[in-house]
Formats: sequence, structure tokens, C-alpha cells
Amino acid sequence: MKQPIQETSEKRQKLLDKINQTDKIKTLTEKQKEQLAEEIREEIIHTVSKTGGHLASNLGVVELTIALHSVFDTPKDKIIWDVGHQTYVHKIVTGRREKMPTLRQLHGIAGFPKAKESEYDCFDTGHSSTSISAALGMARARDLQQKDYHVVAVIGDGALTGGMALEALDDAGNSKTRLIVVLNDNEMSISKNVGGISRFLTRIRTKRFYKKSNNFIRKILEYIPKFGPFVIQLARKVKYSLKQLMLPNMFFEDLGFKYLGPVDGHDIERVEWILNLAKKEKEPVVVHMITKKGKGYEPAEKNPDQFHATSSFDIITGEPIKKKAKDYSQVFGEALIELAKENKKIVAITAAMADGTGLSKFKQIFPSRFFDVGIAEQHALTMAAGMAKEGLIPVVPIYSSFYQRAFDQVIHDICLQNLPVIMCVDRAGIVGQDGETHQGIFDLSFFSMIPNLTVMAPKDFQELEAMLSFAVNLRKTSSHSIPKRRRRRKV
Ligand SMILES: Cc1ncc(C[n+]2csc(CCOP(=O)(O)OP(=O)(O)O)c2C)c(N)n1
Repeated sequence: MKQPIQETSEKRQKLLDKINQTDKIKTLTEKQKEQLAEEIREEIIHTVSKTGGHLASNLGVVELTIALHSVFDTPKDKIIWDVGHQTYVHKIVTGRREKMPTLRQLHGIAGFPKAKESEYDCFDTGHSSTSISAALGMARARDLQQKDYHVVAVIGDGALTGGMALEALDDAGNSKTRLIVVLNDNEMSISKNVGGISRFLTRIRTKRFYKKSNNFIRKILEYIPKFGPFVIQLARKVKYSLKQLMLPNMFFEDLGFKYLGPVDGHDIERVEWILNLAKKEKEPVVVHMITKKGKGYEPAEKNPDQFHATSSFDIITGEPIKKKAKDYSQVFGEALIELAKENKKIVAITAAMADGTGLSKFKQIFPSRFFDVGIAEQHALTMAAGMAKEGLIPVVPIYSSFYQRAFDQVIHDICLQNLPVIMCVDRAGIVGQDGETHQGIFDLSFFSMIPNLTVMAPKDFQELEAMLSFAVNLRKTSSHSIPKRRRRRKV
């Protein structure tokens, strides 16, 4: 593992200097592409060490991005980046390198794809798990209008846990529409990825042995004799169940996708090879890449969650330049622990944001009362409703912007049934650097219109603690007591 080189040599700098448009990448040899990857990595580390931003995810997709722009004819071919926090490499190679020092600043380069910034950003993202839906929409529009281009959704294993992604896979597989889903599997969401999908992907990775013997098995199976309709049918069934036993990729194939992979997502030549195979398919394909979050920068490889989104930091030590001040999430997390010590009914739920919402310590102290449900805000809230119905006191901190996903669950599953779920809105208000997709500006407008909901907004840490305690005890005093003066909560 190399530390980033502080001074880039003139020879190396020249290569990146020449490559600020994707057509130039296509002319490079494999060796030059590897060199380009190294230069881009160094540049991103240097830039983000000053501006802050999503470092680890970008370091993980350097080779993948180079390969995508080598194989596909962008912007004619469409690449849709799920969440979009991993598009710094894409921005560098699509003419925005010079502006990268303005990353995430007012009038600067956005931290997420923005169509108004570049024609290469063909769909704006910021919230998770939308890419396959958008890609399928574009592919269907292409087909109806008899146009001809490729549509590629690039989605992480974390984003794949989101309900929207699964809804889209279900529809896309069934549709048989020509579409490529690149699965960027680094085993991480922000923290370690969780859930059945994640376990299933681990099985694919660990059963690479079976993958290697894949061709061998396929060949043997092809020799199964086909005498008469009965034998043919039986052979098919045997072939299917044997395949299912030996090749753990059947989940995607059962959904209607062709599955290709897994390949090492840092081996540009292999990635290009498999993308070229995918390009030839006329039906939906999943291409499975194995990557390492934080690749090439030791502190980020060791602590990918810490470097998922970082403030400015010292490149040598990886330490943040400014020490993090005490914030609402931390105070919330600590106050909840104190309350949970007294009241065993309190449980905490996160949608893949334990750290960001201040629940990391709660998770350590009360592992059986902590639930990370993956990037699944809707499920988190309806599950909380179920828990409340059966007597628990679920506390669900979600960023304001991501609560937007689940307002129907707030209304339909929690409030109409008047269930005591404590919904905590983190990052309310203007959030600045992450831009418009992440602004927490609609929460009070929505929440204040919903019946059976007490809304409180603390103005300082003490009020936050008092309000949390009030919320936990609200049902003890009266199941219908709503304070006369409704206060607004902004956590
Ligand atoms: C609806 C929604 N919830 C939560 C987030 C916060 N978030 C941003 S990236 C991320 C993890 C994504 O993991 P993955 O897709 O595997 O990408 P990686 O960063 O590992 O490359 C999360 C939870 C979000 N952007 N959108």
C-alpha cells in the first residue's frame, strides 16, 4: 500500500494534464491508464485533504471510472451514479479537473452529479438507490424512440440494500430491457454493510472457487443427454438446481439479469474486458466488481467509514485539521444512552447512519436494542411502528433530507395509528456543502401538518436532552397528551 506522493513528477503530471476529456482516455495503453489512476488518486487525496468530501468511495472507483469512460462512448452512452458521492474521478476526466479545488463550495464544483454542470452528468443524484430506476427509465425511453446507446447504472452494495434499488431490479429484470448495472461491491455502506443482500454478496465473493470452476461445470452440464421431452425437461431442472447449488449468482439470474463477474475492480484490463462483454448483451446485465473502499491511501483503507465523508485533514497522519466540536448528534446519542439505561423498552433504529446520527456508542452498549436496517428509511419507520405497537419505545434518528423518503410511513404507519415512535430529525436546516439534494428544509412544513404528532425543536443541547426525555415519557403521562403550545423540533 503506497502513501500518496506529495510532489508529483513532471512526467506523470503531463499524463493527467492531457486527459481532461474522455476521448483521450480511450487512446491510452493499459500501462498509461494505470499511471493515470495513480495520478488521479494522488490528486483527489490532495484536493479532499483541503476541501473535505467523500474520499474513501472515490478512491475505490478510480480504475472503474477510467474503464467505464474507456469502454463507453460518453456522454452519448449514459452513466448514472447511485448516490453520486463517488463522482470526483468522473468529474476530473470529464473536463472539470481545474475546478476541483472549489469542490463543495458556493459556485464551485458540486459534490454530486449535476446535469447543469456537465453533459456527462446525465442524472442528478444525492439520495441513495435511485440509479437503476433512472437507468431503466432512460433505457425504455431510448427503445421507444428507437435510439441506440448504452445505459449504465453504477450502484454500491450499500445502495443496493435500499428498497428502490430492489424494486427497480425486479422491474428491470422482468422487462428484458437492454441495461447494464455495475455493482461496485466494497462490502461497505458508510459503515460495514449489513443485511441479507450483503451476506449474499459475501457468498459470491467467497465462492469464487465455484466461479473458477464455472466453465468446467457448464461444459459438463452441456453434455447431459437430451433424449425425448421428458429427459430434456429433467436435464434442464437438474442443470438449474446444480447451477443454483454451485453458482451463487442465481439471485440476479432468477430476477431476469445476466450475471457477469465478480472481477477485481482495480484491474483496469479485466474491468474493461467484462464491460465489453456486458456491452454485447441485449438484455439486462449485472456486472459485479470487487473494490476496496479507500484504496491507495492507508488511513482511508484502515478506516473507510471515517473517510467516507471527511473534513479537511493532514495527509501524512490522516488526522482532521480541526477537532470536531460537540454537536447535536453526539448530545442526542449520549442522552439516549442515559435514558435507555433507565428504560429497557427504548430501542434505536438507524438506516445505515449509526455514526452520523450519534448512535455508535448506543450500538456498543446495547447491541440487542440497536437495529441497522440498511439504507431503508421507509422500512425503518414502519418497523418502528410495529415495535411501538407491541410496547417498545423506538427512537429513529434520520437526516432531515432522507426523512423525505418516508413521509408516507410517518403518516400512514405511525401517526394515523397514533403510535409512540420518537422520530429525530438530524441535519435539519441548511446543510451547505452537500448541496441541494441534502438540504433539510422541508421537515417542519411536512411534520407540522401531520395529525397525532408532537413537534419540538430544541434551540440548544439542554433543550434537546429535555425534549428527548419528555418524548420518552410522553405516553406515561397520558396517551393523548399533546402540549398546548406545539413547539418545533430541530435536532
Ligand atoms: C436515502 C439515503 N439515505 C442515506 C444516505 C447516506 N449515504 C450516502 S452514501 C451511503 C452509503 C453508500 O454505500 P455504497 O452504495 O456501498 O457506496 P460506497 O460509499 O461504499 O462506495 C449512505 C448511507 C443517502 N445518500 N441517501
